[in-house]
Amino acid sequence: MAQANERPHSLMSQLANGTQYRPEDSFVAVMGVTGAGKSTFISRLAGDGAKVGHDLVSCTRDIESFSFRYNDSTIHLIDTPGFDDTYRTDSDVLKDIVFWLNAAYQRQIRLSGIVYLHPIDKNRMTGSAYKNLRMFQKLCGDASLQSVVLATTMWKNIDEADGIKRQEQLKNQPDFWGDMVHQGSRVFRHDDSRASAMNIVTYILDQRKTTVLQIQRQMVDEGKTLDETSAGQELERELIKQRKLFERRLQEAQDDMKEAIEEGNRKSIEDAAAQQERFQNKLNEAIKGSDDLRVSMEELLQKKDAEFKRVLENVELEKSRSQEEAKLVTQQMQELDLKVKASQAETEDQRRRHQSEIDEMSIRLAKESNDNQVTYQEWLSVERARMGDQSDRSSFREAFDGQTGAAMGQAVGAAVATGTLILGTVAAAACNVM
Ligand SMILES: Nc1nc2c(ncn2[C@@H]2O[C@H](COP(=O)(O)OP(=O)(O)OP(=O)(O)O)[C@@H](O)[C@H]2O)c(=O)[nH]1
Ligand SMILES: [Mg+2]
Repeated sequence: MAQANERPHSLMSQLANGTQYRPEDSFVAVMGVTGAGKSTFISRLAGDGAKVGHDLVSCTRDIESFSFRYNDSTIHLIDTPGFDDTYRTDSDVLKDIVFWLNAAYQRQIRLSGIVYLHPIDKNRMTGSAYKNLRMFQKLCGDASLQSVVLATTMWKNIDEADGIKRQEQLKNQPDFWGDMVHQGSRVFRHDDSRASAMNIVTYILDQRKTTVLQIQRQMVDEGKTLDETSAGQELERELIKQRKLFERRLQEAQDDMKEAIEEGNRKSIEDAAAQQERFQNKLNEAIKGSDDLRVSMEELLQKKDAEFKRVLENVELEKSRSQEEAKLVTQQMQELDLKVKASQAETEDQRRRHQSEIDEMSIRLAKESNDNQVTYQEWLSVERARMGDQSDRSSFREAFDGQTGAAMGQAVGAAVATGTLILGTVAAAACNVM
């Protein structure tokens, strides 16, 4: 088509020049009804980036991608909004999901798998849960079902035995999960832990294959408009049902109005007018929803250009952030290694210093002991000469030996104590370093 050249700043040119993902990067989409725990699941693996909802309204409104490192590759988890969103029509949600899937496909991004979450604490397959599941099945198509993980969440909110019974029912009923399981989808119980989320993603990655979804083939390869695709037709059927319902309700409100006018009852007239307005709005919404589906991928691209750029930029940002984190950890480890080495060198230095102090002290003590001996010899010869009396000499000698011996004993004792203190200091220094 000619549009690519006519819009030089469009997504098409961006795609042509865009970053190529590494072949080892993997993409896993996370889908499911609003409040099923999609963002929480993602945050268990990729950190707190994904916004988790804590009230009754839908939380994730835009499709976003969050990354984490696994072995030597980067895993990108795609967070999606659920149908029956508090703020947006199903057509808008479908267009968003379809847009992302197709734009990614055009950019050579292939999904390794899709995790579909279902809250087990919902006591039955409600209308909205069932609609969500049907849409999901039509988006994927039978050929991709082997790459689908159906995982139940919210186990802490329910009695164990009830949960098991419900999961069995989901697996066994053909129009719930039965047919999908039969065609290769796997059922997991997700207990809200990181290990459990990792187990699911590892199962997908271990299959070592990627898949092309039915919606990608139909819109990108076959050039169909959204209303011509299986997912679009599924939603169209739903919208026709809604249209019929609101037409009926509007007719009833108009009948009520006629009756109220005939009766002249002002309050009833006001009530009927409010009802009329309400159902007319709902009807218009359903009609608009159907019109919105008549859109080609090219038109979706034009409308979503800016948004798509933002999503891809986000993917890039997450990718470089996780690379930065890995770099930082390596740097910190190197710094730590240097510190340990420096501290080992300092300990060795201290040990050497203390050893030389001990050596010096030993030499000094030996010298002192020698000096004492010399002094004694000198004194003895002086005394001998002075007294000249052999008999008294031995008593003098004993007396002198006693005094000098005690003095020497004290000196050696002090030296030993000092040596012990020094050795103690060396030992303590070594402990501090360790
Ligand atoms: N008990 C339990 N609570 C969970 C689990 N997963 C999510 N929650 C809680 O359920 C609420 C909704 O979770 P989200 O992760 O925002 O759900 P979501 O599917 O992303 O919702 P939307 O963005 O609105 O489509 C939050 O309060 C979570 O803390 C789980 O496995 N068990
Ligand atoms: Mg969410």
